[in-house]
Amino acid sequence: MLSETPSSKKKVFSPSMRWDVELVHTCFLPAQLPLEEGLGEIVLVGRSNVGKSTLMNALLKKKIAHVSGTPGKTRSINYYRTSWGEHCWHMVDVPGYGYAKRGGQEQKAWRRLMESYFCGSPNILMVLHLVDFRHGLLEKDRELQAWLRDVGIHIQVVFTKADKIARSKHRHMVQQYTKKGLYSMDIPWVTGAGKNMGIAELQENIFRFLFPKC
Ligand SMILES: Nc1nc2c(ncn2[C@@H]2O[C@H](COP(=O)(O)OP(=O)(O)OP(=O)(O)O)[C@@H](O)[C@H]2O)c(=O)[nH]1
Ligand SMILES: [Mg+2]
Repeated sequence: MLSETPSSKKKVFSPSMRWDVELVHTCFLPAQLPLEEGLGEIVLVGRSNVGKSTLMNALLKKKIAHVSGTPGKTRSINYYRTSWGEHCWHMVDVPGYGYAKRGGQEQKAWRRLMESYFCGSPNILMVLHLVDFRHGLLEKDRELQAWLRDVGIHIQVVFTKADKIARSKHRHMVQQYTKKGLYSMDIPWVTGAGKNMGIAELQENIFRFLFPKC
């Protein structure tokens, strides 16, 4: 699933690592999904406007995903082929949910695309479930978590927009949200892409998850 080609000069993890990245697939329809490709996938999901594309850009250190203040910006599943030295994987950005202005037909098309992807891809290694730190998990987030668990996918909660909240409150808020119940492999990770908060840690966590022996 993950590609590791032998190399005499092995790179060693560094917190300031810059990953090489290229957009390789943009899928609007289930038939366009490259389900047979073998690279492992880290997927960013969450409500519209929660900051998926922003976090993707922060992680990849490149303005490659389109960001907008208007919800519903990302309408396709976008695969970014990401590599660092001999290590290679896909980062995947998907359209958000909970955007009320989407029409009935569009909602149906969105659901079909997401179900085809999450039920059909054998390469998903971890879903980063992005949740706005100011609001915590809302009903649609809980529905998504229950559904992903049924499908049998690893979930890690990542809070976004934490730069909008005083740092002194973060710990207590994470505890409160956790007490209310959430599914996450590890304690939730806190980020604020606006101020590059928690990005290096998130990058390291992803890398260590993918390549524990590095
Ligand atoms: N301050 C701050 N603003 C953020 C952060 N993340 C996203 N934003 C802002 O939130 C808005 C939405 O960001 P996007 O990254 O486009 O959100 P998205 O989840 O990809 O949205 P869709 O593609 O519509 O599903 C933009 O105006 C971003 O600048 C963050 O961590 N901190
Ligand atoms: Mg987006």
